[in-house]
Amino acid sequence: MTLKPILIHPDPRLKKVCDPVSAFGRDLAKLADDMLETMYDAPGIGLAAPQVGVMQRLLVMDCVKEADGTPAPMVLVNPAVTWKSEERNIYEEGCLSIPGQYAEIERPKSVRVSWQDVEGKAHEQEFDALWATCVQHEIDHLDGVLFIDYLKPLKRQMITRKMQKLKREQARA
Ligand code: K1U
Ligand code: ZN
Repeated sequence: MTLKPILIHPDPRLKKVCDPVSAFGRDLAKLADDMLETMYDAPGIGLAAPQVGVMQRLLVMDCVKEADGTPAPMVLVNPAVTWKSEERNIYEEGCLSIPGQYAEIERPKSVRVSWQDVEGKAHEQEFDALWATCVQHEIDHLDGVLFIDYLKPLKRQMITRKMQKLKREQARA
């Protein structure tokens, strides 16, 4: 397996709508494995393909946060929200593409999502609480939306400036 570099905001690839996956098979399975390894290494609870520069509708997640918990890796290809709860939930979100920045974001508390696995088989399941927040955050990535897009313009601008500074420092190092 291979660790993939994670793109840091601002990057034009993080603002694009990704293409549906049409080729299933070994290459897709390898990409999913690499993304899971990259997510666990970061560490994070989710990762979407555009964050590693792949402009396809694929995400991975594992919201088991306890160090001694049983891992529950999930790979969702071509995910789509088919139902959202009226009830909403506020969670302090982070993003591996916006390191060190967190903000409270309100989203539906539960969602039903359909997707395909790496072999193309169809699935549908309801997600709740942190899993629901995470799957919505990751699907947003596939549509070029970042959690900071839900913030007031001034706050978003402040975070973007911090990330530009971080990228300049990283480039110099
Ligand atoms: O998509 C990403 O950038 C990953 C992101 C997912 C996410 C976090 C919080 C709410 C919604 C979606 C992260 O994983 S940020 C890191 C993080 O949350 C975490 C890291 C280590 C342990 C526990 C959580
Ligand atoms: Zn993110």
